[in-house]
Amino acid sequence: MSKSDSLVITCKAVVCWGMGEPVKVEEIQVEPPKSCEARIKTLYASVCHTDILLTNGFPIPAFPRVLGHEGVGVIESVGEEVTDLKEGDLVIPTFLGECQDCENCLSGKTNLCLKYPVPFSGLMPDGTSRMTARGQMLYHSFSCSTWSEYLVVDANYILKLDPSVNLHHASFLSCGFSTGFGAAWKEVGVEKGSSVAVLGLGAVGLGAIEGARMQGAAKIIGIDKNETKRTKGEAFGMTDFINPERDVHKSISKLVKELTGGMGVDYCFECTGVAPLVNEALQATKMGKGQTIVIGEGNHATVEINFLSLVFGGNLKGSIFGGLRAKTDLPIIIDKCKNKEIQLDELLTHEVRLEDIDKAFEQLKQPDCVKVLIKLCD
Ligand code: CXF
Ligand code: ZN
Repeated sequence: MSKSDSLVITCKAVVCWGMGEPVKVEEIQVEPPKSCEARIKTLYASVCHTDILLTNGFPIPAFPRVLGHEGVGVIESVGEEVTDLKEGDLVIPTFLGECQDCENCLSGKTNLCLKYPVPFSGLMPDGTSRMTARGQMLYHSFSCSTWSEYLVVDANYILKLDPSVNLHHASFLSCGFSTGFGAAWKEVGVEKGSSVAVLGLGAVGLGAIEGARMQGAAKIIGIDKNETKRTKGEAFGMTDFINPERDVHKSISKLVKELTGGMGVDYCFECTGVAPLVNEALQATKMGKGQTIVIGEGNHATVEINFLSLVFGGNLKGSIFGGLRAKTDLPIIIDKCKNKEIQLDELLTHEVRLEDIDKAFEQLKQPDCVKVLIKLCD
């Protein structure tokens, strides 16, 4: 890294140059923050399935793009209008803000702030980028780009952390795990004694299991075609496990019903992002009152669902970040993690340095992989 007179920082970052192309570690230039922005030095980042989707053009094809939206770092510098952050503060960038004043924030019904929305364009709120490589403008990943040694983020999308937090855990809490946890806790508020099924036991699914356990669910069924996820699920509170590949002649919804006296579950969390599984999740819930929560993202434009399941009172709901409000709810989860009410050590299965990001993409294919941590500090 070198600092030039203009305060532009040259550093390393992971860039995807085009749709479906392999990522490359590049030297990039990161501009100083504008008045309401901060520049963050990344300490740790992590891989979320959405990063893979981004290389394939989700949510819109915007290339070249610096990847990464999970991470933790320290403030390197702030713009002149930023008063609540200073150099050296430990922070996580959040991909959605919370103004606490717009119609949505005041509604208490959604975390989709209207003033600080998820920047799907991959640009800063003023419509520009703070990064270039080889003279070419680079898109951000939502509000941030954590697979870079430095990134510039609008201060409204930054959460200050207590420095005693475990840095690996902080990175994991910035997206995947919190999404699942929030869905069970905030989005639907799983009730004590209820039954829950979770499709896909990656970090999002394990978060949903942990959230359901914390809410007092009596039965938590984890579903994954990968047998090694059985022990992971149990570590977070899963009570039953279904490996659908062991019974290929039965649908997932049938297998769930067999475990619930033919009734189905009160809540089913779809965390795989595989389109046909949304319908399976819906059919696995109790007639008339079951709730299906879609939190796994896929690149599919549409999902096909059974008409009768809806007519018979099925409830289908989706959310971003598990319905968590970035400023109000996320700190509560981080505190639970600090107090060891939530144990995240089991999530970490692989670690790479930023320059070895290729290995991370390989590690993701391994059956035991849950979270790949990217180390950017010494
Ligand atoms: C994504 C979903 C789209 C908005 C940004 C975050 N979720 C998780 O990776
Ligand atoms: Zn994510």
